Amino acid sequence: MLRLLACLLMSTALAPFLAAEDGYRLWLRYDPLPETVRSDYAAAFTEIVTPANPSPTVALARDELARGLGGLLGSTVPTATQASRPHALVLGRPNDPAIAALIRESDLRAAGEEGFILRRLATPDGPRTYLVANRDIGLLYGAFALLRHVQARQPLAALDRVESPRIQRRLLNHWDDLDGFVERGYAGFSLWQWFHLPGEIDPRYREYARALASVGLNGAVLTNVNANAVILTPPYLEKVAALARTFRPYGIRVYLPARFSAPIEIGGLKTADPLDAGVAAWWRAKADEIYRLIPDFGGFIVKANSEGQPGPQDYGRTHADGANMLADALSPHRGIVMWRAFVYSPDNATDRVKQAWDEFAPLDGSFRQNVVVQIKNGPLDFMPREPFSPLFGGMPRTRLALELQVTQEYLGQSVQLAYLAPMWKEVLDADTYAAGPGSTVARVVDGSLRLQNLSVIAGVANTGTDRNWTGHVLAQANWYAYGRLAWDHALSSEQIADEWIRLTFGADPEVVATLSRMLLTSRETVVNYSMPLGLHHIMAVGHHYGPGPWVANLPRADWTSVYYHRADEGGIGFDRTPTGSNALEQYAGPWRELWGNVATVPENLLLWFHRVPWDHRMKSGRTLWDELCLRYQQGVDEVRALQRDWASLAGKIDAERHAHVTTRLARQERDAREWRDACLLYFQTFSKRPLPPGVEAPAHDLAHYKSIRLRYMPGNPGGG
Ligand code: GCV
Repeated sequence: MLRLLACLLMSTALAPFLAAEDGYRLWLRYDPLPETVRSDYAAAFTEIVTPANPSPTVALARDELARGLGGLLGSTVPTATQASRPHALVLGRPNDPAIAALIRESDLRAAGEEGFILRRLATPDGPRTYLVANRDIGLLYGAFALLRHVQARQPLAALDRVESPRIQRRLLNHWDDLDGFVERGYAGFSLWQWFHLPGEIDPRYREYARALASVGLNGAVLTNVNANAVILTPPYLEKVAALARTFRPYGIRVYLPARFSAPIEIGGLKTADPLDAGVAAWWRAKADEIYRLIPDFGGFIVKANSEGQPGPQDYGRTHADGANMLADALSPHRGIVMWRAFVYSPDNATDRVKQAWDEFAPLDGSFRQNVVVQIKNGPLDFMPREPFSPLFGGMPRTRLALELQVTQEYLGQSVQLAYLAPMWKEVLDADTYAAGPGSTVARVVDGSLRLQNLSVIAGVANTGTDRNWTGHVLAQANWYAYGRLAWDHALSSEQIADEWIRLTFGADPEVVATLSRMLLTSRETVVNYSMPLGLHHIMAVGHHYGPGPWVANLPRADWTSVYYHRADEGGIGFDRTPTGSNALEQYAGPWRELWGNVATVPENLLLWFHRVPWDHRMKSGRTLWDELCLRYQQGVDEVRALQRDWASLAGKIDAERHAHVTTRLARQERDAREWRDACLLYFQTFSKRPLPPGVEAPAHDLAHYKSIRLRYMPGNPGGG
């Protein structure tokens, strides 16, 4: 008896630790629903039926449903291979005649390769829920969709849909090095334990794959585009193959970066010239070797002749020569090449934002069918706000992929709250006019604009070994939102935020409303206190965290801040109209007109396209200087509003996650003040105007802010 009592006491004492709210469970929590809503769902799902001898993927779908429904409903939902009760949940494929008889041909076509049909149907044996897919992976995606539906407490009557992803290859790009460092990673170290692979499979690999599959992502580039050829050597390929085996049941293929000089570095050749027959043969043999180990290998990503990486231009060849040579090596295996357009040359004095177009647009139509040119959302480099990259409208005969940065290199890393879906929607919805109005970036990328048969989207991952995966618990929303948009870019930022909050923090209306507001305003807040009104690239050098508008005198002008803001006593901003660099010429007519005119350009891009005097009149009637100051102040005020909103949720959110975010928001408020004070004091040396009323006085002088040196920052390849 005593022993029993001791055990009970022990387990009560341990309970809070066992249920630690450290964010590890992401949005896949499956905590019991409140009693009031539970019974309807419990009555609707009495058993989970899958065919006998299921494939590993179908077994995962079944087990996820059992785990999820069991958790949500607070009692075990039995599994079976034959439906024996009313209200069974039946998983199947149309190769089962009983299933085929129930589902329309048109729905199966709409579900396609990876999609699913979820439907409640009346049958002679009572109502049942059917989850049907053409391939097993669709059943896994459908299982997650069904669990989302129940977890978010959506009505059962609404359970009638056919879904399929709009983009075929939905990838996370990891910038992970082989020594565990993650370039621009702010959530710890790389998840891949290369030393222990292939023998030891960290259980976290499966959790990672499960999270990817839960939002419909189906690929991972495992290592950094600043590539190391060692990943292509036999021992490392064995390790990659072990990861690929682990991910395969979750529908995830692995991809690797191809270092262009690999034939020299690990192949013993004298050249990596793409037109050299020996080089092409080396890559063909390498591809054959990879596919022997990893039959569903996805393909290569290449960063060539960019920021010091080797490439075909080293041999006087073009990007197309390089990409096509690799594409030919992969095509017998149906692999693809993702060739990045993030290029700007040290020998080119042209406005950096024009250079990708200059190098790539002339090559339009010369890439093989299994090549996609991968373009960052904006023409510069993942700034808090950029216009969309004009290249999306400039290569009509080439397959183009969109690269987004989920990790927040320039938006506060894992300290600051910045929900990025609104930023990504800006680019997805932008009209290139490439084939007339409606030629959105989303339609270029998903292939629907020109009925292209290969579509790719890439997100630079924000994951790492931190217990909560993404460093900041609320940054999980970006991983989630990226996956959901990759699946369906028509979803709105609001829908995705609402969904993620319900899954991650529950359905309390106050939590949902308050946190939605926080998420949806957060990116604009970061813009306001860091780079408002179209300012860009004025961050600190190297680690890119915090302000550095004074950064000058680096080995390359286009790495400095002064190159971009061009402030002097006459004004501020980069003239990209015909009187300046004319980067505008790369856009379609309607954009040239709108953005080219200082009277019509949206003020959030004013200083991106125009250089204007300090007393330029803004729409508010204020001078540019006053407006700029007030925007910086607004950013600080908005962080304080985030703090108040979050504080109001105390008691409604578990103490552990609440305290974590409270601490990060406090630091964000300090950071926002630092951005404001540093930038305004610096720009004031040119504007020579006072801070307008409403702007708080800086806490320190400019010399103080300039002297701040952050060392050993996470994710900075430059180290200390
Ligand atoms: C992987 C920016 C980042 C680099 C990154 C590069 C790229 O310049 O600061 O860390 O390198 O983009 O996208 O290739």
